Amino acid sequence: MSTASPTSPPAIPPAANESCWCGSGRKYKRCHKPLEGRVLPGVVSPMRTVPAHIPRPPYAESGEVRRWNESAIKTPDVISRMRHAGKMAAEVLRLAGEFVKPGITTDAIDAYVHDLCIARNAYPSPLNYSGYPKSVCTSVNEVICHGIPDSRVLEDGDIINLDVTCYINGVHGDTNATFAVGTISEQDANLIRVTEECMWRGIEAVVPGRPLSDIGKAIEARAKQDKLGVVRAFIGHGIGEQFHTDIQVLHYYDARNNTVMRPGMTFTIEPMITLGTWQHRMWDDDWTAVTADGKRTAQFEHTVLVTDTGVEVLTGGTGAASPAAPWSR
Ligand code: EYF
Ligand code: CO
Ligand code: CO
Repeated sequence: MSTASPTSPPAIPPAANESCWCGSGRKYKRCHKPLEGRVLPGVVSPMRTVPAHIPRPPYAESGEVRRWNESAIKTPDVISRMRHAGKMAAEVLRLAGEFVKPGITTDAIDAYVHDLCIARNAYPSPLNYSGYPKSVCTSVNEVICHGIPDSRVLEDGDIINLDVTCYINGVHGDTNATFAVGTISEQDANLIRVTEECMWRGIEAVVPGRPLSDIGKAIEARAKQDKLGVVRAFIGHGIGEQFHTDIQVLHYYDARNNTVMRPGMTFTIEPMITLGTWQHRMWDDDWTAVTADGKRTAQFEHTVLVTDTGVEVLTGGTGAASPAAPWSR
């Protein structure tokens, strides 16, 4: 007879006031019941390799990210290369989204994205960025961002955000979208719809001469209409020859986010919207951010260029998971 405590829940859980199945001696309602339905970490497979002929960013070998001073205003040559990287990231994201279905693991999505990048002669930017172990972020249900692909199997009714960044010709293109796994609830479908709309409201607020805070103001106002939360801890960022540069794009209103948008600037807009609180917690892996209340969250992201008259979406257009604002399609 084994005396070890069980590590996984029984098929029929205890009543709320009964002792927890785990052997802690606490009531079930005060122990594992609050974790029911939550995403659990799975097994992470070994880091994938990138063939030697693929040009790689400076952090690829060591995992160490060393920032250098990169101009916020890009040259026509950098912009042209970023258009190419953005288009590629958009295509990889759309294909990865089409691959999503119940029964596959997030690790299988990682292998798929990794191979799609390599087939295009691109390096998957997340791989070994600050030591991140995978080629794509897969954030399921209450996971806000930076979910690490692992052995967890996607279930019918899950929602999943895929965050794809491609490094090609010396520049990065960064985009993400949230996808339904099989049939999802009307509440989750609305969360995904409104989050995509929040991103586009933010993109429409990109106007040369205006402060970056206009973007967060527009996003927050749209989220508020549906009483949804706006995550504050993770923000949009400048991008170019480096994955992340100094520009910070808040997704909520803060008058201090007062850098003026200038033609030639490139940055991401990537709001994370929740069904409940905006506050987050970190898993013990120190990568995975989840909502503090366990409620679901969605995210969309585009890389944008400030133009003389407005904005160009470098990861948008035909072939993108979110090709244009829903109201202009
Ligand atoms: C050191 C990482 C580092 N960080 C940002 C590294 O901008 C992004 N998505 O839109 C983005 C994507 C990735 C990323 C993938 C890996 N990292 C993650 C979490 C914590 C951290 O701290
Ligand atoms: Co991203
Ligand atoms: Co980003």
